[in-house]
Amino acid sequence: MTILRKCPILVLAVKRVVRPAIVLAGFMIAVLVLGTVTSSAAERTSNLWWMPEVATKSGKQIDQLIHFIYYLTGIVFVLTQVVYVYFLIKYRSRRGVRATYSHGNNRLELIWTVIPAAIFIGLWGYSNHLWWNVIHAEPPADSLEVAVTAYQFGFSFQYGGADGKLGRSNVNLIGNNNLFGNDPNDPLTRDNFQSGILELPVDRPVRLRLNSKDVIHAFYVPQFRVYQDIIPGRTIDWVWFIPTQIGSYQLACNQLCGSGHYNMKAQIEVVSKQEFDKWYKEKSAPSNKALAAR
Ligand SMILES: [Cu+2]
Repeated sequence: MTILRKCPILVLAVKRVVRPAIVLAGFMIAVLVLGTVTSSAAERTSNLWWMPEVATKSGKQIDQLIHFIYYLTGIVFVLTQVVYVYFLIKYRSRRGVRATYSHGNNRLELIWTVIPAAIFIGLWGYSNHLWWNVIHAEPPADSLEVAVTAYQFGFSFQYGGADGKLGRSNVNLIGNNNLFGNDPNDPLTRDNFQSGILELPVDRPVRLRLNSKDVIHAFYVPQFRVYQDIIPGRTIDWVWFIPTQIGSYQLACNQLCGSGHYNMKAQIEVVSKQEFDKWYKEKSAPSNKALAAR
């Protein structure tokens, strides 16, 4: 310490650079901590080192592909690093040993080019199959239709009522008194009911009709492996999935959509068929519809 005190440049550096840097870092950490504690999201309590548990049928297939790529690249990474370190040691600089120049080996180069290329083409083919034939396949005819409208800062859901059909909608009709843009001339829209939570039956396909009232939002459920941006002025009706696990999930907006974005979320309840039918019947009752319409 005495040496430090005797050196004027060091003393100056501590005063002018180190101390202000520590104060600034402390201030930034305080802002970060305050910012974090004011926001709230579903807390992860299990499976912390891996993806959240998968809860849809298509999600399982997506996970298979992720696992395959993850383990394949992991194995290749370890193998190449082992070879790299082995060569580093084997061909290290030693006294009396002259370095030799190699022109390479065409056969070896061909092998290590063709094998990764074949793997990449295979992955491309399988990913395309998943994307078009699983995620973007035509939803089954018995799918439950749910309209989802995202707004600053929340989500609202609408179900087809007693007939199970949402009816026609038009993005130009979306507004404060018609959150889902329902076409008033279509009788199918009249018995629709609204819900603050997304209630879903297990093992039945669900087809979403996504709309935004204002800016770009997103429909993101990590456990479902479903992510879709919701764009104002455009109805997105191709998102569908089959929930396979009864439980509570959180729908989170995943597009920075304004000052309240951090808190833009909704509850999802995946329940048994019986429980869902009971809930649906209660919500379809005329007294509840009058309440929902307010
Ligand atoms: Cu949002």
